[in-house]
Amino acid sequence: MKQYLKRPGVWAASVAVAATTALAVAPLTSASAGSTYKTGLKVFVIPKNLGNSYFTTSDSVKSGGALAALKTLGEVGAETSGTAATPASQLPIIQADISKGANALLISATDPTALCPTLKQAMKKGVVVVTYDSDAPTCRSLFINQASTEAIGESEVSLLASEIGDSGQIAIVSAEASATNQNAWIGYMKLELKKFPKMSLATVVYGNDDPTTATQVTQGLLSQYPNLKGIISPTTVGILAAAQVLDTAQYRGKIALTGLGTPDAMKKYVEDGTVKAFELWNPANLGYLAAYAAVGLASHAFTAKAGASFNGGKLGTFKVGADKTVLLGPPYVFNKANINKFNF
Ligand code: RAM
Repeated sequence: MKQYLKRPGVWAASVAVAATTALAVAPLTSASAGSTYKTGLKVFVIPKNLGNSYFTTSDSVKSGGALAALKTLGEVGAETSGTAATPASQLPIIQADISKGANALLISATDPTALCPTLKQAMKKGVVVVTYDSDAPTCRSLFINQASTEAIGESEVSLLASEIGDSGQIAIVSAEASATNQNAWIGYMKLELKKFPKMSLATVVYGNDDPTTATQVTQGLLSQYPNLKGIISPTTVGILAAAQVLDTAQYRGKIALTGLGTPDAMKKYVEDGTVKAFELWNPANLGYLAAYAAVGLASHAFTAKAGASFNGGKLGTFKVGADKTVLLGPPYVFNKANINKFNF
């Protein structure tokens, strides 16, 4: 396993900070870089969908996410989105936010291009568009990426491979077929799978980040592929639904499951042996950093070009990398030994 998966100490500390002290961050003084950030900006935080606990953590004041950062900076922040993780559901909300006089939009894109005509128009009027979690590369100023896309794809496959002895038929339970992040991770999973000639990818199914759909597509996999050895679900909604389906004497310990999940939701399944290990980053830190970046850009405190750096509040200073992307940090592996240390 690669080095980027082995940094529990550093990361555990940052999780604790995010969970407990985001609101206690001291007001920015004139000596801090944040003093160049304007106050009173209208910033809308637009997750893929509402009611998805991953985004509740990345966005809320309570968890120390995007809205907590906006509050600390003295902005007017609100979380808005549709109920389905689709462009059709997200678009009217984005349009409404623009009409309400948004200075900046923070968006997890449900599609790489479908939102672009609207976002490009807004950018022309001076609205700052920052994507976080899932990108729309041609119509934003900056993307805050949770972890290296390649690292996520590769590590998901190698985690599963180690659980099934590098051999057998596997499947992927993704979210929306249009989601930029899901497709990018799956692309790297397919590349990594080439290193495991005895493993084969039977199919990719889509649960749309909807618990009912994710449950149904997982059940469908089990009946359609009786020899299935493992499932990767790189979505917090999908992996939870899949764990619930596999948590029976018939499947527990027989079909391996890994993916991207939240520790709170997955604890039960790790403890009862349905899931051995899965990954994630700190969603609250992702939202927090994206909010700082959006406010920094809207304040003209930095420009979105490679090499530029900006103040990320309690997370420190961050540098803009290639493709106007900022990397939050490495993904983290949760298992029975560490899962109780986390509460999000
Ligand atoms: C779901 C969403 C989100 C993804 C996480 C891991 O909540 O699909 O975009 O980043 O899972």
